[in-house]
Amino acid sequence: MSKTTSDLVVERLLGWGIDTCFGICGDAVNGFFESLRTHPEMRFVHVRHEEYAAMAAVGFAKFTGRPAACVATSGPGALHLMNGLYDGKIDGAPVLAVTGMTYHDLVGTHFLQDIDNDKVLEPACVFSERVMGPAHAVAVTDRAVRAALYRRAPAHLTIPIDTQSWTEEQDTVSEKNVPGHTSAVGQRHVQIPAEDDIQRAAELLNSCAKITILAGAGARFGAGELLEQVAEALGAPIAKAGLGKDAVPDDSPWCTGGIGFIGTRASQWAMENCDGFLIVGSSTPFYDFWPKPGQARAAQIDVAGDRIGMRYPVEVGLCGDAEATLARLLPLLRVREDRSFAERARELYDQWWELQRQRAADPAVPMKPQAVTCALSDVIPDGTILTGDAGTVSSWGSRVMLRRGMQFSFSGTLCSMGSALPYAIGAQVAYSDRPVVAFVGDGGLAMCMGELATLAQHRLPVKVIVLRNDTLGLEVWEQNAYLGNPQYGCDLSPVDFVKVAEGCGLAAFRAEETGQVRDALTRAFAHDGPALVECVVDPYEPPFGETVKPAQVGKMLQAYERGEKGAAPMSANLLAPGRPALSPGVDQHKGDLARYARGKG
Ligand SMILES: Cc1ncc(C[n+]2csc(CCOP(=O)(O)OP(=O)(O)O)c2C)c(N)n1
Ligand SMILES: [Mg+2]
Repeated sequence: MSKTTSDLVVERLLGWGIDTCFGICGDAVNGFFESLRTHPEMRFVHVRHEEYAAMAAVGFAKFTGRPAACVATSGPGALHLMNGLYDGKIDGAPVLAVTGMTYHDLVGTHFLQDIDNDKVLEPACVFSERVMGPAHAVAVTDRAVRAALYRRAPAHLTIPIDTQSWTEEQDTVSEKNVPGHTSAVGQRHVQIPAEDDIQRAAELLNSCAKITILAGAGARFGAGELLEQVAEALGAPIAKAGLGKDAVPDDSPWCTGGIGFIGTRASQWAMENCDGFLIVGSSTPFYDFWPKPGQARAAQIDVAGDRIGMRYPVEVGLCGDAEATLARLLPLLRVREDRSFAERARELYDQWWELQRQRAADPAVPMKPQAVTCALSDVIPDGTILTGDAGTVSSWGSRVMLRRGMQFSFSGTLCSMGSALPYAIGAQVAYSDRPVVAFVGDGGLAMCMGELATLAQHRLPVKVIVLRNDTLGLEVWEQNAYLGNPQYGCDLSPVDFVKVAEGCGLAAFRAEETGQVRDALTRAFAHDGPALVECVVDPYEPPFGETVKPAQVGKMLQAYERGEKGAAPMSANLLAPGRPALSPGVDQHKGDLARYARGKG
């Protein structure tokens, strides 16, 4: 039987190894759905909102390194994809988006859902084209997939509804089009920097006494163990950007945890005190936590040459893949005897963990978020894929101890709320045999609550852990610490997530006290299917207590003076035993905070 445009696109995607598609049907894309129906090798995952179809595909790509597809109808469906596609573009995840358009001969006539999808999605993608019929389908699909793969970003094809079902006989091949002129042959793409640049980077690092390494998203997938060997040779602590959390495990002897607001005191100290700086695959926006320009001699490894020197005035740029570059750099490094710099950083790292454990043990109700992260660190199974969300939950999620073999990601640079659950869907679809945990806030989960039903529908045994603090918690701290304003517009009326989850077909548990968390988590992990654990936590435990800058505590005091309703509990929590010693920002304002902690308003 003659093939349709949609058949040709689906078969070409399968030819490229793209065998999973997340999405929602619609009148402008139903011709494509007929090809999905007749090609069961393409696994179709029906989600509840197109934004999360795109984000599930981003999650799939971030954890597997290979692309999935997402599909949406014209107009509202295509527009819903936008946020997820931008997330993929900004964080470097290959995705193949397919949308429907209105009839080929009604485009631009104010017809139903007549949106120029190709133009609208163009800025979110590295490739965005209309498919004009069967004669066009294969070559343009090949271009789209190559663009997504080799520029590590979403590519988009939009097909008019009637064109989707046109058969090869119904199309005419133009005079200049040579049928079969493209191929679906992928190639490994390993980028290696120039030899003399590697030599210069080694000389630079060999000349420094106290080196700090920063690992970002580019240090994932195979570069981590080499990075630990480089750290060992240099006696250098490894700090991690949010997207580099799984580059090396949190319990690696060289790791000092995250940097930035969601980071550790240890990483901050290592940044403030180094004279050499090696950046591996990171362009995190939190570079105000890096060494000051001029403080350290620096080298940077990045596959994207245009990212080198973007955040720090590096002397040597190594434009290449982290794994291949580190393998060439390592033998040129002078092995150090002196380990004192890394040892001091590790002491601080241990103290920081100790503070987390002390906060976790606080019997107050509502419990501290650390009660959840510490219990989760204890019970989380080997090989887990953990997904994080935007909010104070980014900070708490980064405090889950990731062991070797586990993976983590979140919407790092777009920082979109509601990303953890669709990322977890993408991860669980990719790896049916691995535990997957979505770590979410109550605001973020409220955005994507429909995707709980997706878990039930596809029997995806994801464990959703929601920190319920009845507030858009991060914004409270940001309105205070950045602007000196009392919180406004942050309260959330309580949602009973246990009932919502049960209503969607999940098992659900609630923990309201420190002593209940471990049991609730254990029961969720033991459940053979999707489960949710609602943890009711203190909104006023500081998510950046150890990294907050003195000037920011000053702004917070201004907000307290102007009537911030959480002033007393926030101050008391900032002054928790052990915290001022680890936080110059808090230490500097101890006296004023103590007055607010006693209830001065
Ligand atoms: C889609 C989107 N809207 C708004 C924001 C701004 N924002 C960042 S964090 C946050 C609050 C998140 O609240 P919640 O999910 O409850 O987590 P919490 O901070 O309470 O831990 C908001 C509104 C965002 N990052 N993404
Ligand atoms: Mg919240």
